[in-house]
Amino acid sequence: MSSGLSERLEAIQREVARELERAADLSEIEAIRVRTLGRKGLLTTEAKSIGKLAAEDRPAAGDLINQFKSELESTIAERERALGESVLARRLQAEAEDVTLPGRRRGLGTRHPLTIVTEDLLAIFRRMGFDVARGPEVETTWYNFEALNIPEGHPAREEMDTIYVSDELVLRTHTSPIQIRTMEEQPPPVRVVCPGRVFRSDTPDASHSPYFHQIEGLWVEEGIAMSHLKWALTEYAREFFGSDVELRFRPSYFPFTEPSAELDLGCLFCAGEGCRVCKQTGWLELLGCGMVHPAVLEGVGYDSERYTGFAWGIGIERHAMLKYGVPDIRMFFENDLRFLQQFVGR
Ligand code: 2NM
Repeated sequence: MSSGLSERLEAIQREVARELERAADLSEIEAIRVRTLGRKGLLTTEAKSIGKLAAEDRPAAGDLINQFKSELESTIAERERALGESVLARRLQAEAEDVTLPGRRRGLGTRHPLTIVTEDLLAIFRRMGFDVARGPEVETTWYNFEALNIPEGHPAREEMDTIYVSDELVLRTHTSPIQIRTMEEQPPPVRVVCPGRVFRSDTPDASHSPYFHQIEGLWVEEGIAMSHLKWALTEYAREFFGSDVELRFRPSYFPFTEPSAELDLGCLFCAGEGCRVCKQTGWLELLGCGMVHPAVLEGVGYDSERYTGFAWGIGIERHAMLKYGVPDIRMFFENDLRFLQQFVGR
């Protein structure tokens, strides 16, 4: 046996063990492997020197080197595995997500006040047996004016009120065209409410917006009289504002109804005493209404000798402003969350 081979091999083994102990990552371990087992490594150098030994000593030296080689290989592989595990463990720790943390709250949206009021009003009229109908926002001048007994030259047709799309098309100034279309499509009886957005060429201020929302209603049937109008509109007003409200019908004028009236609500803010909101009158204007003009009924092919009906028009913004005390119509269209969030749960 060559002198000192096993001592040198043991020294290499101890040195490798120390270096492995200090190795901080897989590339350092790889460097150790190259230094010891690589083509020019310490153990390879020892193996190459076997040829210088006496022939009878070579097999034992070879066996010894191979034994150390395989021990070193498994020591290095074991350290590699252990380091890999701790690297993984550290990464898992660093990147861990605490799945027990509460999630980020995403607030529920709320219904827009105009949606709330529209849905409340439609529900009231549905319970009275009215169907709901909708129609286009761009209308022909015929549906928006002629069919409603508003002839050319009428103040309501002037360009200052109406937004014209072309000579014969307008943005509807009321939802009455839906009622005309409904009557054209079906024979009486007709009981329908028509919600929707309407347009007027107004300069915005606290009580004017170039677009706003209406619900118009229509009941045409044999034997319908002003008393039915008074019953239905009294009923809706009490349901919407409370059964203790004061109401009064006051004569008025519309081209499409005869007779025409307006419904006033006893002021909600001063109980009739007179205040800024009711301009010291004690009354708030709620809606316009009347018995459908015979010319309107004849225009859609109804026999006005046999059928009569009443109609009305409600402003949604006005109802929302009165019910919730909103002082400026523009607040409905600004989408300021501080405003909108006040209607949670209504
Ligand atoms: C109002 C006031 C009074 C009305 C009339 C009709 C129709 F189509 F039957 F002729 N629709 N809407 C009407 C009547 C509307 O709004 C203030």
